[in-house]
Amino acid sequence: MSVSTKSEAFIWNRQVECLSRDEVESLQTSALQQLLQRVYESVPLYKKRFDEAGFKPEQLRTLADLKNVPFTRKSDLRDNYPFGLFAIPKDKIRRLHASSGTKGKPTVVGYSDTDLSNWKEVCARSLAAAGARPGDVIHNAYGYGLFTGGLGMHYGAEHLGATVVPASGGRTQQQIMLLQDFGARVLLSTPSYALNMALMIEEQQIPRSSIKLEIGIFGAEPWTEELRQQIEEALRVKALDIYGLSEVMGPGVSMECAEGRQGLHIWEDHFLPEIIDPKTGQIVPDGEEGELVFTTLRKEAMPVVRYRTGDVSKLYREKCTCGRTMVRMERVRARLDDMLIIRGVNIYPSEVEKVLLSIDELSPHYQLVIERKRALDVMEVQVEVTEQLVKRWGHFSDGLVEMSDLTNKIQCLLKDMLGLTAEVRLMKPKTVPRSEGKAVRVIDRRHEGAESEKGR
Ligand code: DLL
Repeated sequence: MSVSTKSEAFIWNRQVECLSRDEVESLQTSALQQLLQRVYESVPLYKKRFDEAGFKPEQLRTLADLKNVPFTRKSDLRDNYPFGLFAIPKDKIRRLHASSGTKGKPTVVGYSDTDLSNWKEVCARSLAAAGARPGDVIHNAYGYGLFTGGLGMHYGAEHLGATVVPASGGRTQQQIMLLQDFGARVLLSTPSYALNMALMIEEQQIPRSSIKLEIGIFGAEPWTEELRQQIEEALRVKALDIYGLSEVMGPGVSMECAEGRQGLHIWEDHFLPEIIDPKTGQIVPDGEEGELVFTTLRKEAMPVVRYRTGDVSKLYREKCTCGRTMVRMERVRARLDDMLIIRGVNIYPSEVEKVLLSIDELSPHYQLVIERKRALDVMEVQVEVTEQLVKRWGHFSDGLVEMSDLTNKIQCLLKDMLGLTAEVRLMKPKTVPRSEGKAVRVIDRRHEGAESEKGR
């Protein structure tokens, strides 16, 4: 950890986080050369792929040569379940995590001692970038268990020198009591769970002065700028975005800084990002949207090479006001595989969220239910109206006329903004299932029988 003077922002590892571009690239090049050699020798899948592509690790001279290296995909992890992509002997694996995914077997990831130590370092960096400080009480409501959110952030927070409350997900009532009694300054959770907590605080008329929260570090699922505003208002915290995925490490791959709040700094000494056109696989220039691809530069147990995340983002290299030089990625707009095609119209759930959150009478609780009716795909947007609206009506069923106007308004906005014709069902407050971790936004019944719920 570096000691910062009064005029400088608090930066956990200034030496690394503020390296010049040349320094970053030289460090990445040598790490990448070693990595490619290592995976070629220790993981049969990489040897096979590199040989098929006619690529030899020693051919990588500069970072630009990475474009000649084959991609890795989630299906490679599934096909080599559970340990086929591990690069070190099994007795050197200190921990396993897994993410359940939407189909079949989970994807399994492993960590060596060094990996765990690097992971807590990038999580501590991320917490510090959000404004957390040694000595803070940090309430960690990411799920503990196979999901990387809980334990990943837990060790990062301890490494920072904070006091961690390992609350995990669920038992919201008790969590609120703990927030009051332990005086946490920082909340870690998914944005949907933060909203769930905020609404319970409001409903139970708990005085906000009894809760000391100032910062919320939210991630693990896509969320919009509109949702950020709602959470900030409801919970009265500064809300910041944290990104990561288990295949690459877990939380702490990138983090929005409190000073800039424009894009998330990727910890480039560990994770080398690229943005590609998902159709052609070609690298797109900085500032253009595409699929995010990562190569882990220092992972020992399960390194990944050009791993296609399926997440849609962009990279910016402009200087950030916080002083960190590490490249920033735009908040993940969506996952490519979350894209819904409804009668030829391509839409992401986050685009529907933007429209719904622009309407005052609606609460941010919604689900999209898709069914096939007489060979046609139909999407029903189920969204709760606000408590205030129902109070004004007296009773939910007394709002019939207004409900019909409101339904029309939502339908028109969805049509105008997204070109989508959708059915809309207004729901009573508290009838859309609440999230305890990652929210389930889409219920796709078109292929009933197959696993169809998106969201993990
Ligand atoms: O969600 C790791 C994590 C935990 C990140 C806690 C942040 C906080 P997985 O379960 O493997 O890992 O899911 C990874 O979640 O590919 C994205 O699609 C999505 N995701 C993660 N963070 C964000 C975010 C964890 N900030 C998948 N914004 C990723 C949007 C996110 N999507």
